[in-house]
Amino acid sequence: MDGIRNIVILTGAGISAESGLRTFRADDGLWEDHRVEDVASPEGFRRDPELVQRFYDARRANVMAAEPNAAHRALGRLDDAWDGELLIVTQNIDDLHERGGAGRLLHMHGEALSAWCLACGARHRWTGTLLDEPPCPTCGEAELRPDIVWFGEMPYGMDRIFAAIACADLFVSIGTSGAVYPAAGFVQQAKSAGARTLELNLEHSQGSHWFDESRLGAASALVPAWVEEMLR
Ligand code: BJW
Repeated sequence: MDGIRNIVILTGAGISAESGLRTFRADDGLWEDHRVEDVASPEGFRRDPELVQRFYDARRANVMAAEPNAAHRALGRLDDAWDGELLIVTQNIDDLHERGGAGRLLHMHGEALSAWCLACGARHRWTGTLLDEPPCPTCGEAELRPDIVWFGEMPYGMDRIFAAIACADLFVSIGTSGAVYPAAGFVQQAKSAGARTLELNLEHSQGSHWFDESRLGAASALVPAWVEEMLR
């Protein structure tokens, strides 16, 4: 792809599916066992903190047991080799991009392996349970919640994301259904800014018509092939 220097890549649950982490909206997806509003909203957490802590304790354990796949590793290789600007914006809370070698990365929906203290605001890397209400290592209060962006909350890093999209020559969306905003709107913003837009997904996403090109298939095949093209 000639003339491309600045790249923004948006990833979703589909990129981690082949690492054994369930997506959200598939028939056997994460929401199948729960009502979304019960486990992914601040109101749900206030209503039943034990249910929410149990849900994210299980997700945290699954993340730690998973390994990056060929798609994560290909993006790590691109990040390492690409001289221009590059930002990988992930909606995923797993750390498979990091373990796949990506450094220019932003977790817009938070991180499974982080806990956020509602008493003092500190964030701590967390690999164990939050169900037994452990004290915050900074202030000692038992007010830790998963460091996750739930519905109705402001995603992280929006200024940095919008700035990167405004300068992007290429916007690539990988493994996301396009069902959740503001991420679902990035393709339109990228197009308005003059970027070329490419979708890599198992099936067409909800906003598929906004993309200049859609390649359909598994991320573990499509992403390495696309990265090869970019580095040729
Ligand atoms: C493969 C594959 C393979 C499978 N290879 N592909 C009405 C209109 C517009 C907006 C709203 C509205 N009402 C409310 C809103 C706002 C709301 C929203 O969008 N709601 C929608 C339901 C409409 N959004 C919010 O509240 C957000 N905050 C917000 O808007 O703040 C205000 C604001 C204002 C202005 C600027 C900025 C902000 C917060 C959203 C928080 C989302 N949180 C969650 C849960 C927490 C994280 C976690 O627990 O993990 O994030 S919801 C859930 O969905 C999770 C995901 O990150 C997110 C996106 O899902 P994703 O990744 O797309 O997964 P799936 O399962 O949907 O799709 C997987 C895809 O992969 C599929 O397409 C498959 O085909 C594909 N696939 N295997 C390639 N092997």
